[in-house]
Amino acid sequence: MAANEAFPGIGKIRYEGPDTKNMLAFRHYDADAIVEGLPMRDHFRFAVSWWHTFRGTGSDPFGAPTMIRPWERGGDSLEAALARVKVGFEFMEKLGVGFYCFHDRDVAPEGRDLAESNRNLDAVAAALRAEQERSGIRLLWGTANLFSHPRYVHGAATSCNAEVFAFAAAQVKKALETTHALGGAGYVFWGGREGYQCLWNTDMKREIDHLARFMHMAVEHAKKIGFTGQFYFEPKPREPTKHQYDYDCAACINFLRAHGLADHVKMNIETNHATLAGHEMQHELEYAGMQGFLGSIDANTGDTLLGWDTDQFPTDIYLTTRIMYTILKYGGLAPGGVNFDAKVRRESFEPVDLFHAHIGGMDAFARGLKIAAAMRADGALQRLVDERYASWSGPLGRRIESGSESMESLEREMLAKGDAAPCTSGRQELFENIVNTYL
Ligand code: XUL
Ligand code: CO
Repeated sequence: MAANEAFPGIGKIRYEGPDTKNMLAFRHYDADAIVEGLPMRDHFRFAVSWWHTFRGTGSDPFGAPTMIRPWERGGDSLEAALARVKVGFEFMEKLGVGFYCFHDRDVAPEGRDLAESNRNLDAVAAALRAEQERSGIRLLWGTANLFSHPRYVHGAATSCNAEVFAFAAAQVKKALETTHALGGAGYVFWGGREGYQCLWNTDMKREIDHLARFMHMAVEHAKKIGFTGQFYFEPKPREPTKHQYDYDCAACINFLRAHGLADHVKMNIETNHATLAGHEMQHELEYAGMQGFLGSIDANTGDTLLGWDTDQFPTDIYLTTRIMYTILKYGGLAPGGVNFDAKVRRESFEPVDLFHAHIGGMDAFARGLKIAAAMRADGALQRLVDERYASWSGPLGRRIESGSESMESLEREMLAKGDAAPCTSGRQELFENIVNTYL
């Protein structure tokens, strides 16, 4: 054990199978195991989020930081940021994840002005690049924090202040260039404060048009610098603003189509955000997947008894089964992946808790994958769905779907028949029982 380790006493986390008693081991996540022709590692492309895992302090609106992080020397200095890079890569190597994600301001401190902020980011990016090359760990996506600094009080791309838009554009330009220099596979836009608190003081049309102009500028700049990674838009209905313009997949996809961005941007879908929008995660995945917008996921969960974005680690096998069933259905995530946009609880303040949290999340996803693949291989569920829609595979259904029928021709057919054939049972409980047979 090296004397300068951040996580002394914790070695490489290994797959030991379901019967192991070792809680610092995987029971189900076996990176090399093949499922539907692909190793588990490539199904998931698991990523650690820099902001929660290495910058989370445990503070909440009612209380001070709680996290014990012996390597932190306090403050947001460049030295601290560089030291954290070593810690981050030690953690990710021991955990065995292949990717990480960051906001510019998580990895490097904001300077006194834009030029100093950019120099800070360059210095940390050089250290990140060195650690990437040494370890083989890669950047799944980068993004810019356009919400923490007071200048973004009214939003960034949707600010009422044109200079704030300009500053945000400069910040994203730099974040994109940094993501590109680090070989990032993608770049995420999350609304931050792109929404409103009060409609009386808001010009909604102008703000949404500005958001579109902003994204077009990013797409144009990516082209200019040769960044071919995937852009993602991350839906979230509210928090911090009352209403965010990226409310859910339906709102985001409509926005992208209406503004000519549909060929450039896919969805980064987060479980707890789906919940806040009043949707199941599976709904959001299905809605995006059926239209070719499924990009990447931010894996976490909320708490049904708390109405905000608690960003908890996902441990519910039923949830991960539904997620993986839908992801397999739409052909997987790559070049996206499964980013744990999740934080240990404020009460789980020791460094080892970071391992328990990620191991649990990865194992929950591995089980979800195995169960979903078994359901698909068996096909019983799909056969029942096909049966339910069997009339659409019959002559009338095929004629309607192919566009060869009109209201007049259908009226003739129904006048002759008198009434539609009786419906069959939806058998919801049977469907749910069948799913449970695989768990
Ligand atoms: C906020 C959130 C962000 C995005 C990236 O709720 O999910 O961390 O994932 O900006
Ligand atoms: Co997120």
